[in-house]
Amino acid sequence: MELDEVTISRAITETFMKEFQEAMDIEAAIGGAGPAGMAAAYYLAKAGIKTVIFERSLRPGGGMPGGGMMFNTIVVQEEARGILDEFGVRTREYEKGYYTADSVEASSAICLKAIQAGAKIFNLISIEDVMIRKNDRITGLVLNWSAVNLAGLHVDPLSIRSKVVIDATGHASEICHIVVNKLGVKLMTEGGGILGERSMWAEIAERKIIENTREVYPGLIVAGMAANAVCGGPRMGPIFGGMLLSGKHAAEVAMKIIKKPAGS
Ligand code: 48F
Repeated sequence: MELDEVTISRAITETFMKEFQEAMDIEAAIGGAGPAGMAAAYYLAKAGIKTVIFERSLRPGGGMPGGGMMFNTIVVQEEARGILDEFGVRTREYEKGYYTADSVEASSAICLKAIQAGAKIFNLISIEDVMIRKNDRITGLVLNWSAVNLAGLHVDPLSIRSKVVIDATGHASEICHIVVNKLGVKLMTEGGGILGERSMWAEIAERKIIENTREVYPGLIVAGMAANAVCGGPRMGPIFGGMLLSGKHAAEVAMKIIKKPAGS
């Protein structure tokens, strides 16, 4: 059989268009394919929730493949090791309660499992705004090609509708910043604003991240480092258990919202 370049091109564009259109009316839209966003996507998709991640970069993984200061190993604590086991990631006990894993293996495995569970990841797409109704609920996301944003081109975006949005954009907590800046509303945080992340304190940060993973505005959940950045928690550096546990918890919070009867 002779290979035809145009057939290859049609196969790619037609498949992409079909999948992108399917992503326009979904149950869970996640901003950011870091460890928290991808873990959330895995648990949501596994529960049969129509889930899509939009990721600005070329490659998924966020801060995980970089390990600690480019030493590409991560550490997880006892509480999160089961999650890495579930993703098939090999861990090694370094000292009692401290487990190491290859950061590239870990981020690849979480990504693969999330996709195989049924989640879709669109890379190279940036979230530049949210969609609202009556200024009291987030109903979707406004997207553009990352290349358009990087080039500073004046090109209008497209929108997708979702029952819940998860801000898993990491330290920058970009979706929450958009909501506060453009809607001028108060979040369900102390004082109603974005409290900002505090300096490194791994023990407290890893504990706080779970309680900080919650709905901060109707239809909007924060997960991962965005949860601590929005709710005023410290950073934790290259220990990743909190990110995985936060992603799992965000999925549970999202499922409760999605399954709530309309109008209640
Ligand atoms: O930063 P990131 O890995 O967030 P996370 O899942 O994990 C945090 C850790 O990596 C690390 C840490 C661990 O202890 O503190 O920092 O909370 O992944 C966030 C992803 O969101 C993407 C960004 O490219 C990254 O891959 N992102 C950020 N803003 C946008 C976005 C946006 N506006 N649209 C789409 N993607």
